[in-house]
Amino acid sequence: MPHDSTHLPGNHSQDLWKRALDLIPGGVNSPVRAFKGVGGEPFFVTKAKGFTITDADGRDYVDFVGTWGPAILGHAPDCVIGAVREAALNGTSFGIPNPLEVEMAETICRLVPSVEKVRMVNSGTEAVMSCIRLARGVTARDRIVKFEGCYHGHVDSLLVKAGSGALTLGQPDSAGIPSALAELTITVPFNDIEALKTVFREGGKEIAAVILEPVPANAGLYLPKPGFLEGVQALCREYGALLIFDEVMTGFRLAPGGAQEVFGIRPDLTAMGKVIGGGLPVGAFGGRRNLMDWLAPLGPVYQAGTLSGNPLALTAGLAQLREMERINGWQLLEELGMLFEEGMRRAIHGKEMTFQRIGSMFCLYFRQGPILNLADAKESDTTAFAHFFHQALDRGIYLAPSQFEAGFLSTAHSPEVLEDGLKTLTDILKGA
Ligand code: KE4
Repeated sequence: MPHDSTHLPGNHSQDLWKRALDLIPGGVNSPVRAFKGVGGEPFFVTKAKGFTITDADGRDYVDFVGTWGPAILGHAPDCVIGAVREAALNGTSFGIPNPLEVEMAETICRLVPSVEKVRMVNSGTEAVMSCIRLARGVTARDRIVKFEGCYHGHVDSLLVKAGSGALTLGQPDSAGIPSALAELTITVPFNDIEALKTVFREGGKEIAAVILEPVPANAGLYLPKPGFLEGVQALCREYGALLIFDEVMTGFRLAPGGAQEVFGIRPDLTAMGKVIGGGLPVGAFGGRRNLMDWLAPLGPVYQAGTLSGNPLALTAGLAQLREMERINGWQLLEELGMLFEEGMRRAIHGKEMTFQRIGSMFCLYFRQGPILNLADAKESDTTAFAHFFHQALDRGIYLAPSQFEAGFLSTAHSPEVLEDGLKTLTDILKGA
């Protein structure tokens, strides 16, 4: 019988929170979990299965966050748990090449149009950090262009006007980043191709790369205007800068080949993560052979990781990808996304709100749309969002605890579950 300590005294969320605050900065191991964007105290989860998460007080919630993207099949899918349980019997880490690294590389290169070679790492941050260093090494240039509100993990060069937790906490420019480094990062508004043209005209020959979330999902969720991604790519090509797609969240979710498959763009480098780890720590970055071969031990750009290519993480990720292909999960996610969108649009009809979605990723903004960039997103009524979040939570629905995050559906969110959720959310919004 597995040890179940969740219901012993001192193990309920309130007691856990007190203990966590004493020993973990802000009580959390990642700032977005602290409920700073919505107020109140976070709850602690002890288990999760399918669309359900269960807190330390035994309460169930329908989860619309899915651990920020990895749980594309819902939590703890049998195919992943069974495979990891089996693989663990063979060891948890070798620090020596293992066959799963070859299988994962073959799978990623087969699914992602622009990736000819790939290297595994242990987080999305590591994947992005490695892309930045590689781009600077290959081009022998220092400047990086990013877009306001895009979040690319806690990479020093990119915690400049960043989204996600940095934006939620009102600190888009982190302390601790040397100004000499931050000055090498140029930021422009997303969807503003003229602003990008000006940046390139003024200093294009110094720009190593432009990095973006092809679908920004760290200031809520908004989409590229028609032609914008093509325009960014054309400017990169004109000035010899590399185009980096950060597909840590969109990769393997919006389509088998991610946003680059949906929009028909082949970036030079791609950062990946989340879905390909099946919930275990993983990241990956890849691109053209003639770029990836600049990496050690072949080339002069150093990059390494003790647990990179970890057999358990790759087992989980491969099991998840295999199942998505078996059930054509992407088609199912689009059908579920459409059902959810239709219901949400009915719920907010005539209200000062906007619902934006692509595939299984969505955001409900508390302001009229369309939302096309960070400035638009920041006009949202975050107080009204916080009130909505807690009303939903009280009724057993867990949404992302910030207006500046996206929501995620999984293949486990059946039409019945979505209809129930929509009924509850519609009821709440009646009073909004
Ligand atoms: P990680 O280092 O957290 O694995 O990935 C960083 C990252 C990189 N790129 C994009 C587009 C991302 O969205 C992320 C991380 N996503 C956030 C959710 N907005 C993770 C949640 C958290 O920070 O706890």
